[in-house]
Amino acid sequence: MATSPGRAASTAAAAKDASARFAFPPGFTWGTATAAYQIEGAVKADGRGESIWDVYAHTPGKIVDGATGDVADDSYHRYPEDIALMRSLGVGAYRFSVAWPRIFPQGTGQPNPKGVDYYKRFVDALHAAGIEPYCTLYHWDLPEALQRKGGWQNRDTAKAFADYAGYMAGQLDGRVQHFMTMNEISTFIGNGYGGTAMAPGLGLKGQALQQARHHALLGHGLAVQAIRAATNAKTKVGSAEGIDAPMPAFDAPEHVAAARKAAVEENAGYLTAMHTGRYTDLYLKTLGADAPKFTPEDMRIIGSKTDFQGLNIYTGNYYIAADNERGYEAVPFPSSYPNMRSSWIQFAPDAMYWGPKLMAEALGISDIYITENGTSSTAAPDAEGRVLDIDRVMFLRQYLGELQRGIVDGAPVRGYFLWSLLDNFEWSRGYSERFGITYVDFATQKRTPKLSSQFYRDVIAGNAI
Ligand code: PSG
Repeated sequence: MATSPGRAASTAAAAKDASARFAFPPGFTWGTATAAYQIEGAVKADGRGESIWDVYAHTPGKIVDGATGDVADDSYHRYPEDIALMRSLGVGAYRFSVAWPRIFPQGTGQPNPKGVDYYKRFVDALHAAGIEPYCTLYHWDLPEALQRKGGWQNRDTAKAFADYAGYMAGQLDGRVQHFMTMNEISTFIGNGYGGTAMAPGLGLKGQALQQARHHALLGHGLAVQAIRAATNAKTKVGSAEGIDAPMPAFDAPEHVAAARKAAVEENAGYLTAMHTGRYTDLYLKTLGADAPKFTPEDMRIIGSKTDFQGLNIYTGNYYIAADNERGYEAVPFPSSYPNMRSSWIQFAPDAMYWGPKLMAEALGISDIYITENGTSSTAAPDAEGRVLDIDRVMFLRQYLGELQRGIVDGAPVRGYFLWSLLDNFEWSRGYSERFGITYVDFATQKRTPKLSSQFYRDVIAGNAI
């Protein structure tokens, strides 16, 4: 043998040391995430009012295969089983959302005690299992009664949301320490108000769209204040916003600087406004006559200080430095580049390294949670009933590896919530795109942990990738 034993041993020792680098910080929070309309079902139970998603899903032609969330995962009734699944995963946290129409069936007015009690029971069951609840107050299920009055186009909706958020947070005070006001304002405004692919499907343009977006931001800011007023001083308030993570084409100073500029300007209507209390000059200039009407007081409210920022990261955009007004230029993925089962998820593990790091640097954010990450997969039960979703395992391994590397390099990420615990109602894609690490047979409601569940359980157990 030509190889000297001494050299082989030292190489192995070095490799072993290197592997220690892939640990996450002690106390890192591991969780899974879901949302009310996507999993609960029981849309008529205990006095729940109608939401815009009930109406939209029951409109013929809107959802793949005519699916609705009427039953979904029936988690409203089966939550003990879902909590048991989380226990076997070993997660320390669960991100769920409260359905506003269960609390205020008409959006405003008298609260519905049965709806409130349901979430109290549910949160108590999480605590009994040693799982910390992270509560989102709005994951897109606006009470239909408020949509009839204009929804987010009506400035009064911002106030109605804050009233509901403050009331619900007060009811859960002492049981829930982390609240998120809203999930992905960018997505429900972009696809539901600007586009037609999500409820309410208005297809607005120009100033009307900008005004609705502005009102949603105002709702967030007012809710931050209402939650603080209704809860104890230890409560942490934030939001969960979606980003296409800004990524430099490669790690050269000019491209990193370009991606950092993109972090600010590409999120100017959302995260940038929320963290700086201003719309950037470039944003207002680009909108011109379509800019929303707003007061300095509005911007102060929108910029209300939060305690953490949740980021939903599935993919990203590459940037290079450019000699233009913005100082950056996007490098599109070639059409041949692979995406996951969902066509909008380009496989981009770099998103987890650069996204949190550059958003934190660009907007001065001190505490980040990855409030969603994951992928859809077509994997289905094999002859032995196993669901071997190796594509999701590969996806998560690469993304989590980059997340760990980013944390080592200073990204202030405190926790990670995998989307999703269960296959569920994937909005306009219905049940045709499965994001769960648990397979759900929607005919029988049988839950089967997929291979990715075992992978995630091992990551959590070792606090390392
Ligand atoms: C973001 C972007 C799209 C769809 C969904 C999201 N898109 O471009 O078509 S947001 C996020 C959401 C959660 C979804 C999950 C997976 O918060 O409810 O189930 O993504 O799509």
